Formats: sequence, structure tokens, C-alpha cells
Amino acid sequence: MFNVLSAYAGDPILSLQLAYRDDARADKTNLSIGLYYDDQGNVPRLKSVIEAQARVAQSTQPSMYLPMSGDPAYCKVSQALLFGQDADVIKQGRVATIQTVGGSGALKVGSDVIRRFFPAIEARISNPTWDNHRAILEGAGFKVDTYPYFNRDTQRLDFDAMAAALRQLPAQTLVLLHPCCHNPTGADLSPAQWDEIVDIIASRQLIAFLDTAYQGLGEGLEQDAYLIRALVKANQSFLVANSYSKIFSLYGERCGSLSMVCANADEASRALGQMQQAVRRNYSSPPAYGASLVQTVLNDAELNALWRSEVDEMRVRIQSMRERLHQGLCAAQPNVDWDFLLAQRGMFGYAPVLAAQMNRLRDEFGVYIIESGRICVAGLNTGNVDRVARAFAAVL
Ligand code: PLP
Ligand code: TYF
Repeated sequence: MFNVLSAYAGDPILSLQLAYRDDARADKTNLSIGLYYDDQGNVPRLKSVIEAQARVAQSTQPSMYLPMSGDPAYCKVSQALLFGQDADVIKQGRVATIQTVGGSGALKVGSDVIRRFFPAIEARISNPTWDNHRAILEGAGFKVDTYPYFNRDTQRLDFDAMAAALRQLPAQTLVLLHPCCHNPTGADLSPAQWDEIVDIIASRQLIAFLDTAYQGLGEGLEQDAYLIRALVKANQSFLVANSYSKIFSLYGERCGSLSMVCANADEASRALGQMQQAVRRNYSSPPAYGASLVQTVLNDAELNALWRSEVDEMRVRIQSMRERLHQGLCAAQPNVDWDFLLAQRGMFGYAPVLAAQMNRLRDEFGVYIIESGRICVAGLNTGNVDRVARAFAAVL
């Protein structure tokens, strides 16, 4: 019966993760998957989350189904984080928000809703982007193409090419954007550049779909929300997918949210209904536990402040590792301009040239990177960064 099924190639990032796990070398280094590690090389448990776990554990309530749209308190704090505390657009009831199964679930539900009501439009993603963007959009039925984003010669954002391409798009094209910490390149737009993109979105009537999986790990929690708030200011209707996987170190709990910013409260209530229906058709309702942790942290003034300091700490550590890697590479190869690394933000560094050396890095040095040349800078620590810099210098 099922003999007709073809083999699935798997996700290259997840396959590499398994290969790393099975590597017996003691000095192996995993810079492949996008996980945040602390300076001891462990995926941390945040203090704010540990305290929330203790509080949630005291509950004597049975495990009930959540509504299709998830925990209302969780949706409310998610709105505050994304749009700003006391944002007018929230008070006006113009933002419909649901809890989702990670950021991925938000991308899927948002894609399903837009596809259903705009069946003729196409979707555009940055070149390059997180592989799953194409997979999820195509899975929802969209024809997907790319817009230019990164110039491999300068190793930097190609803003002019990006803006020019977006200016050419037909009205209502769905455009996926990374508000901060671009995956995989780490090349972000400045606020002034985002302003220009917002003007294009408004004048071309594009549908922006923001995917924010690393808020706080670029410049800071508020700064990284610049694009979200600029689109609100420009009175645009758009979607935001957010993920708590990294910034709460809660990968397995699948915490995310999807917001649709609408022209008025009536439109938002219909948007909420359509998101609920898409959830119903996909998985009925989201899981409760992780959302209860996120909600407990964000709703408690003390835990919220502790959590913000923990996110700051992650950001500062990543940045210091980026600088150490840069120093190591400059020392090993003083004739090469490595400064592009310092311009990058978030969990990733990107050096397309490393792609060709990926196998040597893994086989000779036990350093795992993915084939795009992306390095997970958050996998570096004081114990491995100099060794990694030497390994890169040796193969380049
Ligand atoms: N969007 C981007 C850009 C990502 O890098 C990721 C990966 O973690 C996600 C979305 C998905 O997040 P989640 O693991 O919460 O589904
Ligand atoms: O880009 C990454 O490495 C992260 C983690 O199917 C990830 O976003 C990778 C692959 C995947 C899910 C998450």
C-alpha cells in the first residue's frame, strides 16, 4: 500500500545535529543548528523560567484543552512584547493574536489564512533565508520566489537590490521579512533602511509577513521590534510570527504566536476567527505547558525584569564571541578583511566561503557548520573560540 511513498531527504540542519551527537571526539564543536548555548557549552535553563516552573508546578488544576487561539493571558503579553506596552493599536482592538506551536506554527497558520483569502497572490522570501520558509509557504500552496538580500562579494546586505526588487512586485504580494537577526546571514537593516522598506510596502500595497524568532538577541528587545512598530505607525495591515524557542530557551515546548494587524476592530475579530479556523483544521488547539511558563514570566514584574536581563546577557555573550572570533581570524589571516563579521547581528555569522570547506572542518577539526556557510556564533565559548578560529584559518 505505502510502497508508493518516496524517501524524505530530511532537514540538513537536523541531520547534521545527529551526526554531531554521534561524533565521539571530545573537542568537537557544534556551530550548525541555531541553538543558544552558554559559556559552558550547555543549552541553558533560564532562572526566570525555573521560577515559573516552580509556580506552575503548584497548580492543582487538571490539564484542560486550551481554546483554539490559546491562552488569552499569553496572547496579551505577546502583544505587549511585540507592539510595545500600552500600544494604541492594541487598545484599539486592531491586533488579533493567537498562541501557536512555535514560530513555525505561526508561519503555517498565517500562510494558510492568507492563501485562503488571496488565492492568486505569490510569496517572496529573502535570498538566502531559513529553508523552512519556502517549505511552509509552498506547503500552504503559494508559488514562492526570492528577493535579493545578501551580496556574496561584499559579504553584506544588498539593500539597494532588495529595495529595487520589492518596488517591482505586484500589489498584495506576500513578502516575508526578518525584523532582526536575519537567519542565516546575520545581516540586518538599519532603522532608516526599514523606513524605506515600509514606504515601499505601503505604496506598493504589499502584505508583509514578519518572522521574529530572535527578538532581543540583535540590539535589544525594544530595538529589535523597530520594523513591527514602524509598520504600525505607517498604518499598515500585516502579520507577525514570533517564537519564544530561543529567547526563553524553551525549544521543546513549542511556544510562539501569530498576530494580524488590521485596519479596525471588526476586521481584527474576523482575522481572529479565520486564524482559529485554520488552527482547528491543523491541530485543534495548542499545548498548554510552555505557554503557562512564558505567561507567568512576562506577567510578573520581577520575573519579567529578570528575564529581560537574561536575554541581555545572551545578546552580550554572543556579541563578545563574535568579536573573539573576529580577532582570532584577523590574527591568523591578517590580509583578509573579516570586518563583515562584526557588522552581523544575532545568533548567526555568515561566511559563504566556509561552505566549500565544510567537510574538512568537520572531518579534520570536529567543527560542524551548515553548508550555506552559516556559523552559529552562539555555539562559541571561551573554551572553543580560539580553536575554531584556528580551524577556520587552516581550511580557508
Ligand atoms: N523563523 C526563523 C527565522 C527561525 O530561525 C526559526 C528557527 O528556530 C523559526 C522561525 C522557528 O521557530 P520555532 O522553533 O519556534 O518553530
Ligand atoms: O536555523 C536553525 O538552525 C534554527 C533551528 O527544521 C531549526 O532555526 C533548524 C531546522 C529546523 C527547525 C529548527
